Parts: sequence; structure tokens; C-alpha cells
Amino acid sequence: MAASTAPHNPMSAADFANEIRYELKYTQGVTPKEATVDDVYVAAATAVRKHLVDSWETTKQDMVNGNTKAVGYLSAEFLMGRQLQNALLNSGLTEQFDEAVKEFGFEAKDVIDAEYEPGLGNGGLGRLAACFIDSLASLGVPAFGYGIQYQYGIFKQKFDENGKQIETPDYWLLKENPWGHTDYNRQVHVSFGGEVKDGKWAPAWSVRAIPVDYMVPGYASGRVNTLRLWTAKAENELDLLTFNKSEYTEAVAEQIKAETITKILYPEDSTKVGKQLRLEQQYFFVAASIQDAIRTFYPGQDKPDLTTFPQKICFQLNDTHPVIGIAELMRVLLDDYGYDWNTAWDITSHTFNYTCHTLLPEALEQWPVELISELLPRHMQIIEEIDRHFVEELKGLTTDQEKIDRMRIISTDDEPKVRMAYLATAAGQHVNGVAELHSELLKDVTLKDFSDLYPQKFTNVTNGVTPRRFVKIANPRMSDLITEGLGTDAWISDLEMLKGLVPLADDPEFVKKFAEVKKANKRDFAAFAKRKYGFDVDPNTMFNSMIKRLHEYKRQALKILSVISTYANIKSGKINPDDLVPRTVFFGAKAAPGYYLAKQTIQLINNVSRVVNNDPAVKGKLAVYFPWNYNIELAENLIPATDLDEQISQAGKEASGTGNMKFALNGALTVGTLDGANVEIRNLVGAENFFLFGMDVNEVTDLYAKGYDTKGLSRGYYESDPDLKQAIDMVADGTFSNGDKDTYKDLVNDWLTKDYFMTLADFRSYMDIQSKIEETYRDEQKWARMAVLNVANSGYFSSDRSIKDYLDRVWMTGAMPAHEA
Ligand code: F55
Repeated sequence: MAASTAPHNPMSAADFANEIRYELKYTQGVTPKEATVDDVYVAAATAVRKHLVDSWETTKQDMVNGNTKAVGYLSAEFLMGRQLQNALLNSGLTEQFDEAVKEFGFEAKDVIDAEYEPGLGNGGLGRLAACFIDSLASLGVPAFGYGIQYQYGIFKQKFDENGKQIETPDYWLLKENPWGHTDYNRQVHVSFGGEVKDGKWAPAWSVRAIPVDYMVPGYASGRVNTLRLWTAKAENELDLLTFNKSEYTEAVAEQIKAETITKILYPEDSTKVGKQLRLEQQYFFVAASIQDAIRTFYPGQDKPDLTTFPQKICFQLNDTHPVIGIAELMRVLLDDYGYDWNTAWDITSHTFNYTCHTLLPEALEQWPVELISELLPRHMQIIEEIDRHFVEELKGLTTDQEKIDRMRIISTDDEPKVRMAYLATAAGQHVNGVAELHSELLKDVTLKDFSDLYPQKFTNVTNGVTPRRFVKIANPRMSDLITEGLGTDAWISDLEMLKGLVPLADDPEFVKKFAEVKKANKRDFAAFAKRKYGFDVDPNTMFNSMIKRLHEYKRQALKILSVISTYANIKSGKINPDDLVPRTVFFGAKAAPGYYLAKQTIQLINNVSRVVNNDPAVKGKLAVYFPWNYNIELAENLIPATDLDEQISQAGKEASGTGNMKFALNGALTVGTLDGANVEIRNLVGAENFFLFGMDVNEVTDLYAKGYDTKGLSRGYYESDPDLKQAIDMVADGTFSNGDKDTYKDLVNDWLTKDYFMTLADFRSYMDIQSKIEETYRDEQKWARMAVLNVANSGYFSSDRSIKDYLDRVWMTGAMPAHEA
């Protein structure tokens, strides 16, 4: 038996079963006989939660009483995934649970399956926040996650009979949520609107912000942090006076207005939104969080010395969504506590740091001055004052007036807007991108003026993913093999230890076992896909996955055009199907509801799937599946079963990517461009173990300079490449729309006249690399060896490492002293 450092609870399975029985009886009021799988899930969750309470309590106490600065991770999204398995792992009760639930007549996996996955995030940014709070707790860093408890998460995705995306509401609280504790006794108030009188804000209305607390257990750290998600409630739930006149709608109007604030997650990903409600959400959660931090660190103090605030806590701004918090902290310091401007600014500018997650300029939030003035008039004044001070400061640094104008926090055009990224950069101590390439491009392009004048503010922290959820829990077979190979399971909290697997890549026995693990995972996934979606997936084919939000820059179009091309070439006899590596292509992707071309792409993929999967000519050689409603659960099941991962964004557009890390850590090989963290993955795993294709950032820049998107240069690629032409013509001629030539006409037209993300320009290079991939895959040993080397060299991509980088480069703090039990 290998040595174990995993959390272990000495309790027996029988005793844990008793705890479940206790909860069934005293919390839920059902007998074991009556208990459904949902009951047992809630009871088990309630029981395991109690095992975490002592550590939670001491962590909170140590945080307030100790001298270690805390981190407040402010994020509009936390895409947590299901909680039960993670809580069991961290409380050392996994095995007991597996046994205990049998007493109630259930299998562990069915109880785990009873949990409804909360979808309080859109994609990478929200999932990153979830990985980060896991690592903060596992490293013993005192930290709070602060966000919003949306009543509706990201929409549920379905496909209609034509393959179109249908969005339905995700009312996740329909089922009991045993993890969140609604703490009505810790509510605060958040105000809006009104006017500024004599320099003081007289708001027009306010709401109550009620915290819902989630425990965030660390892995083998003895620490449990807090994720505090705020929910909005009216100050007065029901106006009885109005109600008595039986005007019911008016009587509940205030309640409805208040609750609307936290009603729903904005289903947007990297596209511009300018909705008032979204600003309300942003202000609501940061204002509540700032009040919460002050009362936590200065308990019971009427006149706290807030000049020490930056020593108590620093706030990390997860993209621009919480940036209004800068103006709010200024307001609190100036108006509520009476500090002068310079002192308030000194405190504020030592409190915030900003992480940027994009390079697309249109995705940087800008709020119209008019809107802020109406919703938060005092904050608008303060932002104007910050802008004035900032301009003065800039005048001391440069004589370039145009540069100063470009850098203004408030734009000087006809419809002035507050540029939230600029406000964050001006006020923040540190600004970071999320992968090396991205941080370089931030400095050279997106925030160049700022980095010229404030180079010391800029740094990089490459993203990471939690190895607990995405390796240990998602891929138990591979985890056991790693532990066997390394002789210890300490790698789970020290992922660089995976390096120890490098020599095993030359051990045929180990490599063979590794390949067998992958095969078994593929069989598992085939069973899962059958159960969940009714798909008949052939586990003896290569599993090739592309799972991420649907966006033009990510280029799902490139992948589907390559599939269409292969299909067409089989049909025309150009390719002998027996020469192909049998392959199953999986897509998982949600499109923003208003994103037209993304939705067309979804429809196209679904119809390619329909046509290809029903054509006997390619049976056993090529299949395409598009499981609907891509979420964390699907990722956890598909990633361990994948052979080949697609990371094919146009170079310079994907800030980092984190799916790429999850796949590499699970022994999938990557086909990818030199974009985001792909660059670092390739450097670490070795160029010979990565399938690189496509233009790099410089080539992309040059091609734009030649007028690629403005002069319709994509057409030249179409005309000169018969495979590409054939594939696009097939989309246009109705093959994937029952003969209708109009269905995809806007998509086709975009490809042939604009193609902003250069799908057509990279097509040939992509097809060529696919041939090399097939050749490599045929040599099973070789492929498995490459896969082992990907795992062995990807330890860097643990979110534990990311958090350590934040501690060293951004927060300048560390872990709490270990807790003496
Ligand atoms: C959500 C709302 C708005 Cl208004 C803008 C962006 C988003 C969003 O979800 N962005 C997002 O997920 N960005 C991604 O962040 C990841 C974590 O850093 C990166 O890996 C990924 O490259 C980036 O696209």
C-alpha cells in the first residue's frame, strides 16, 4: 500500500449510516424505509457538512484574530459544480459513504447523482473562481469568496427537432440546497438611486442583502473557508396598507423589484452588455461584501481605524464585474467614516487588485455615465473626482496629451462612459493577465498606455485547475495508477510531483496500464452517454472532444468544417474509410441566447451529427455527438475519457483556457494553436507531444494588416482549396438542412466575406495536422507514452500553483499558521 496523505476520518461506515439516519429523522422527518434517493442525498450532505463545522469555526476565528491578511475574491460568478463528492473527499468520508448508503438501499453513484448542479457562472471565469477558492482553502490562506446567489443560473440548453438551441430557465433551488446556509441574522442594506445633497448621498430605495454561506473545505489543510453569496430581498416584503385595499400587484411591487436583482445570471460570455440590472447586481454584491469585510475585521467598533484595512484584507477583482467596488469603498471611507480624499484613496488603492480575462476590446465593460448617475449618483461624483486626480497624476508622468485623453477613466466622446478596466487599473495595486501570452498582449495592446507609465503594476498569473475535482475525483482509475507509480498520493496537494512519472513513460508495463485506464474510462463514458442522452457511442474509436462556450473566436466552425470535409471525401471516394482512424467527435457548448452566428453553428453541428451518424457509408468510422446542456458534470465525465482535445482558437484571442489544462492532466493530447495557456502547455509537455497548427499572433496581425476581414480575403482560401470549398458548399447546398439552402446562409456568407477569426485561413494547416494525429494514434504505445508525458509535465497547471503566484506577486501575503488541533 502506498503511503497516504489524504484526509481520513476514523469513523466507521456503520456510524456514518447512523448519522444519515439521524438527519433523515430529525431534519427531514422521514424513516429509512420511506427515504428516497433525494432524501438520502440531503441527509448525507447535512451529515458531512457537520463534520466540517469545527474547522470552519476555527478558521473564521483565526482569520479575524490572526495577523495574516485575508483575501476577498470578488466574483459575479462561481461555477461550483456538485458539492457532495468534494465534501466527502475533504472530510475523509468517501469510503464510509459508499458503504453507508447501501444500508438505505442505494448505490453511492445514484446518491451523488441526486444532487442538482448549480450553474452560477457562464464558463471559464466562473469555474476559475471555484477552483481558486478550493486552492485557497487547501493552502490555508484566509479567504472569502464573495458573489451572488442567483435564483436562476445559466440557462438549461436543449435542442429542438431542427437542431436549434432552446434555452429554458434553470431554477436550481427547486430542489433542496443543503450546502447553503441563509443567515438572516447577518443581513446588510444596499441603497440605490436618489440624489446627492450637500455632498451626501440621499438614496431613493434600498434592499436587504442576505448572505447565503457555503463552506469551502480545504484538502488536507484542516481549513474551511467561506463562500458568501448574497441574495436580495425587499426591505418590506408586503405593503399591508395597499394589500388591504386589495391591490395585490402594488402590494408586492417592492418585493419583486428587490428580488429581481439576484433573480438571474446574465447568460453572456465575452460580449458587450449594457443592462441597468447588471450594474445593480454588480453594485449590490460588492457593496454588501465591503460592509461585511469591515464588520468582520472591526467587530463592534463604531469608529474603526480603517487606515489598517489594507493590512486586514485585499480584494481581488475577478474581471471588471466588481470594479464599482472601488468607488463604493471610497464612498464608505469619505462619507460614512469621514476620511479625507487622500487618506481614502491611499486605503482604497492599497486594497484592490484586478485580473483581466479577455483581450477582446468589446468585452471590456463600459458603463454610460448617464446610467451610473441615475443609479449611483454619489459614485459617479467620486469616479469623476478619481478621473480628475488621475489626469493630474498623468500630467506629471507624460506630456503626451493624446495619451492622457486615451487613458481617461471617463471617455470624452458624445456619450461618455466609465471604462471599468481603466478604473481598475488606475486604482489597483496590481493588474494581471491569466496566461503568459495574454499578459504580454495586455501590456502591448489592450492596456499599453497604462503599462508604459505603470510597468510595475503589471504581472502574469497563469490560470490553473483544482486537481482534487478534475483529477482525483473525476478520474479515480488514473489517480490510483499515479499513486501506484509514485508510491504516494501526496501529488494531490503537490501536483509538480507528477514529474516523477516521466521515467515511467519508458516503462512499457506502466504505459500499457495507462492505456487500459483510458479504455476503461471510455467504456464508462459510453455507458454514461447512453444513460443520460441515449447515444450509442463506440468506445473503440478515438474520442475527440471540443467542449467550451460557443464563440466565433474559439472556432467550433473550424472543427465542424474539418468533419464535413472528411465526410465528403469518404462519400466521394477520395478517402478510403478503411484508411481512417475510427473517430467519435464530441461537442459541448452553450451559445449566448442573443448570439446569432453562434446559434447557427450549434444548429449546423447538430445536423452534421444527424446526417453523419445515420449514413451507413461512414458507420464505425466517423460519428459526431453533441450532448446538450454542457456543464461541469459532463466535463468531469468526458475529460477522463478523451484521447484528443481541441484548443483551436485564433491565436491571440483565448486569454488562457482552462479546459486545455484539465485535458492534459487527464492524459488527452492537445491539437491547438499558439494561444493562451496552450503555449505554456506545449513548452512544458514538449513540442513533440503536442499537435501544433495554424498561424501565430504575428501572422494573424499581418493578415489583418493585409485586409483579411475587410477585403474579403477569405474567399481566396475557399477558391484555392478544393476540400474547403467542398465542405462549405455542402453547408450551403442544404445537405445539413434537408435541402434548404437558406438555413446557414448567414454563416456561409460570413465565412466568405469576413471570417474575422480566420477559420478559412487556418483550415489547410488544421487538416494537415489531423493526418499526423491519425498516424500517431495508430501506434498505440506511442500515443499512450505521449499521454503519460502530458500528465507528468502538467503539474504546473494546478490552481494551487496559481494561488501561490497570487500570494507572491499580487497579494503579498501567505497562509495562516497551521491550526493546532
Ligand atoms: C462573463 C461575462 C462577461 Cl460580461 C464577460 C466575460 C465573461 C466570461 O465568462 N469570461 C470568461 O469566461 N473568460 C475566460 O476566463 C477564463 C479564466 O481566466 C480563461 O481561461 C478564458 O480564456 C477566458 O475566455
